[in-house]
Amino acid sequence: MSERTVYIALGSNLGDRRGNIENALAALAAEQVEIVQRSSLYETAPRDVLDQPWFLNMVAECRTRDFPLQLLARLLRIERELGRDRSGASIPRGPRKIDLDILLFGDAVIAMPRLIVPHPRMLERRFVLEPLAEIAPDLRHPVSRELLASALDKVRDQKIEKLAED
Ligand code: PH2
Ligand code: MG
Ligand code: MG
Repeated sequence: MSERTVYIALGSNLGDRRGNIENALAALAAEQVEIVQRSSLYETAPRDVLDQPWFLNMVAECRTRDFPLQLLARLLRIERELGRDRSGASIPRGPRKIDLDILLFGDAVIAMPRLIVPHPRMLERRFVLEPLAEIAPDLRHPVSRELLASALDKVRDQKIEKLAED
């Protein structure tokens, strides 16, 4: 398959959050997932499970020859290698060392039991939309065609803060 542009959301709220995110980016880059662009890091209030530490989140624009399920398997393996606990003891949408989610895979629309693209919750999440709009302000949702940057207006009440570059 030819190369496709994919947007990946990265998040961490356990351990060395920044280190976990940097390690995940390095692991991707070492495995033929080229990092084309990365957003700033954002400190973000937890969603869904509210009683958990704040997250660091960011979005990366990547180029890959992977098929969608190949990329998913790669992300899950990298999460595991970086110490992500997916045992029965872990809380769904709860604290994690690293989370790697496929947001967009080119313009593909995928609805499989294990993989839904575009990410089904991306339009409700400022911690996704804000870093995404930072690096790709003209991007549209492949289904609704809505400008993703406009979807941001509906989630401004969610607390997030862009971190200064260092
Ligand atoms: N991920 C979740 C649930 N809640 N909240 C924030 N702020 N950032 C996340 O990455 C996040 C979340 C499940 O993946
Ligand atoms: Mg997630
Ligand atoms: Mg995930």
